[in-house]
Amino acid sequence: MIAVERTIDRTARPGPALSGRALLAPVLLSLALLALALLALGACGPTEERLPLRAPTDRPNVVLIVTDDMGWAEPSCYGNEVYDTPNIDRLAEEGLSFTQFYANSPVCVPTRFSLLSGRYPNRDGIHGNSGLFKNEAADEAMAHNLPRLLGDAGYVTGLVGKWHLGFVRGLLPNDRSFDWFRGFLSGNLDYTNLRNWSGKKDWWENTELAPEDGYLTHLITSNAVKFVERHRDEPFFLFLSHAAPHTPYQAPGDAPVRSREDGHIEVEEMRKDVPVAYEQMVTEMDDGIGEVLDTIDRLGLGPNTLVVFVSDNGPRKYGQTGPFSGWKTSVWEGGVRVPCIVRWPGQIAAGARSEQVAITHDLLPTFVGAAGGEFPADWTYDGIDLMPTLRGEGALTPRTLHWLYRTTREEIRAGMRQDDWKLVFGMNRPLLFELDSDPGELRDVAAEHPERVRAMVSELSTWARDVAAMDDFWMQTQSL
Ligand SMILES: [Ca+2]
Repeated sequence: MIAVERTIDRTARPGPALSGRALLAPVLLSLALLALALLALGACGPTEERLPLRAPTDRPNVVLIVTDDMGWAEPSCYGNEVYDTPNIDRLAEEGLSFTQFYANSPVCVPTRFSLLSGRYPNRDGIHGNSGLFKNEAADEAMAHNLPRLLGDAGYVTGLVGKWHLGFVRGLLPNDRSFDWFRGFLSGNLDYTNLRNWSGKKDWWENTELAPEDGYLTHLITSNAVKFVERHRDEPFFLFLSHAAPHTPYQAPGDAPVRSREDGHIEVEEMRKDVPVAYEQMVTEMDDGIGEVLDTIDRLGLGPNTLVVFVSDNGPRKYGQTGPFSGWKTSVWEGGVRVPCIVRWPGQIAAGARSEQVAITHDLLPTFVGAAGGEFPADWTYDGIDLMPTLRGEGALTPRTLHWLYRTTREEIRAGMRQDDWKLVFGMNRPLLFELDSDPGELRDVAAEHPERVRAMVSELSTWARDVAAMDDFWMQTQSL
């Protein structure tokens, strides 16, 4: 069983769990709302400050902010001691921070697929950064995805920024139930001239190329702000999908690194001072998050808007992973444990923190539940509704989580978390770590717990065969 409210020392910065001051916040908020209501009755204030038309808990808007390759310890509220992220910190001060939130994969595509499908990516044949094309299982999963369920519940759905779940007709955001798309289809973009890795322009509105001038992060922010303003009077779901701090490392004003139209990259030079560029990129993104929060609050939408901040996987070497080992592409904690903060004033205590183990595919049932949406009866979702956790209700839910990542070289990187135990396949054998006392996965205790190792390997390999259809991994484990 997971220990209740167990803390890892180095995770202490997200703030106190449910402090007295935090518990007062809903009361203060209610008083503030009452005051606003009285003001509205007495005089016609500026239209920008009018009260929301809906009650705070009636189908909240959902703003899902996803960063690309941002490490667990990069927000300053999670321990970044190099630079500050005041707007992400503001979310933590006004909401709940998860200390044990995981990405479904150590790379982009599978995590983003799970985000929308609410399922393990392996269930639908997505084991790495490919596998979407001519994949009927994936098509079926996307027919039951998050924007579809929220759309059916009466939401207008928009994606601003990175897609990376298919480049051809049939796989585009509008084909996957988003009402509106303004962003790029590739895994990453030149921040200055909006060209993808092969040098092609990649900035769209729905299914048409739609050029815009500006620094990529700024464009993502401005289009997100416009979406919120445009849909202020109806329930909306905004997937705000940032490119930063993914490569190429470019800050505002930097020269383009990709410049030809004919499918080849002419110049691919990174800045020599990458740590400085990286900090600038995160700072620009943090500023943009602040602009979106300001817009939500300025329009009076705060009390009925669920805002979630999360990363899609761990960082490359310029990012920060705090106490954890490993980077992007590994199933060590540094590759899959990510920051996640949720704000919903009046519903979630300000400054709260949770040790609940959670994962990307939990967001679908959480959002659809909050929206009062309906789940198809004949379809499997893998996640749990996190709303009781967010409201500070009940004990922690024990979890078993699986990771199976197939690299481009067909190497399978496998991991499993069961309660506080973490199994990682490395050096051609399973390694076991006790995360409670060893979050850095530095001390392999497999030899001390052979029965536990056998049981976990058996469960993971059976899951690989029966759910993920990865018979090769199952075969590998039979000789252990
Ligand atoms: Ca990523």
